Amino acid sequence: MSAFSAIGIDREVDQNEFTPGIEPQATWCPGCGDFGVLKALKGAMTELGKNPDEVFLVTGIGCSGKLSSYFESYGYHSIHGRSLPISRAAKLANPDLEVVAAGGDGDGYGIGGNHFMHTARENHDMVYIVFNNEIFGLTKGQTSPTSPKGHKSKTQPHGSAKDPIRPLSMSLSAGASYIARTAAVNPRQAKDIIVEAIEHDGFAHIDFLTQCPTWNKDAKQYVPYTDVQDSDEFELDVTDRRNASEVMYEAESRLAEGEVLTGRFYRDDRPSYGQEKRHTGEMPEVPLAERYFNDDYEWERSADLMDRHR
Ligand SMILES: Cc1ncc(C[n+]2csc(CCOP(=O)(O)OP(=O)(O)O)c2C)c(N)n1
Ligand code: SF4
Ligand SMILES: [Mg+2]
Repeated sequence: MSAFSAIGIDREVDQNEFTPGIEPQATWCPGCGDFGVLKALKGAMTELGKNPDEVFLVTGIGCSGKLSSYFESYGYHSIHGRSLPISRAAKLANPDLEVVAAGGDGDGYGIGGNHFMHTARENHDMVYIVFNNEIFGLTKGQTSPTSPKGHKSKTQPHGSAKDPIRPLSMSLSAGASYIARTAAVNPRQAKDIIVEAIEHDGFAHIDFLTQCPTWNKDAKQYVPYTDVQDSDEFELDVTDRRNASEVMYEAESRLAEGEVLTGRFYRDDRPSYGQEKRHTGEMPEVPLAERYFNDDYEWERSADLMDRHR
């Protein structure tokens, strides 16, 4: 339990606790895959027995960025492509916080690509969920870094001439220590993968396929999917980098052809950035956040907030 806990005692956590007390009406379109991420995230936090006040959810800009408005926890709806540096700072200031960063494919693989690469390389202990709908959703369907070659949109009316990036391979070569792909159409697997990612000590990247029925009507709906762990075709040892790289490449190539492969692709247990810093004695004994933490004030504020939400 973190120093910031408003509750102060261990207890069963109910999934509804991750729904804001004054529940905003979600403005996602009917059938949007983003609902699947929200559901899976709530399920994962409940399964792990986390209190909402132990979690810090940082989002980027896009339809995906609205996640922090519909999920009850500490939250920060940041700017386009910048969820990761904010998450890193928060984790270093308060290592007890469960930090989850989330945003779109344009946000994370485009404008925020540089932060993605270095946060993976440095192995910061957090979960990064990328809502991959293969377009810019919020700004009305422009081509994104994951749009397939030939994809037609308002910005590429004759079809994109560019090859899409390979998010899993990129993540592996950058240095992420947990890499998985799941899909909104597969909520059980999605929840299990988020649980594993949270439990993992290091940078856990989830490429989360989210259908956009409004602006990406041509896209496959990510069904049927094959879980690489269940498939007889792949004998994947997720700790074997070369093996993982081959299966990732296959999954990325097949997605472009309309076949969806999901599951866990890679895991290594090297120390996270925070662990390395503790080892070299560079992390303060009292975390920065706690040095300026006024217990009495926080209790009063939390009680007040809970009253207002009741
Ligand atoms: C610096 C900056 N550039 C551009 C924009 C405009 N903008 C807002 S959302 C967005 C793209 C969102 O696409 P994605 O990250 O894939 O999220 P989605 O809406 O698909 O979930 C863009 C280009 C912005 N808000 N800030
Ligand atoms: S525009 Fe697409 S991504 Fe955005 S809320 Fe609607 S369906 Fe979802
Ligand atoms: Mg997108």
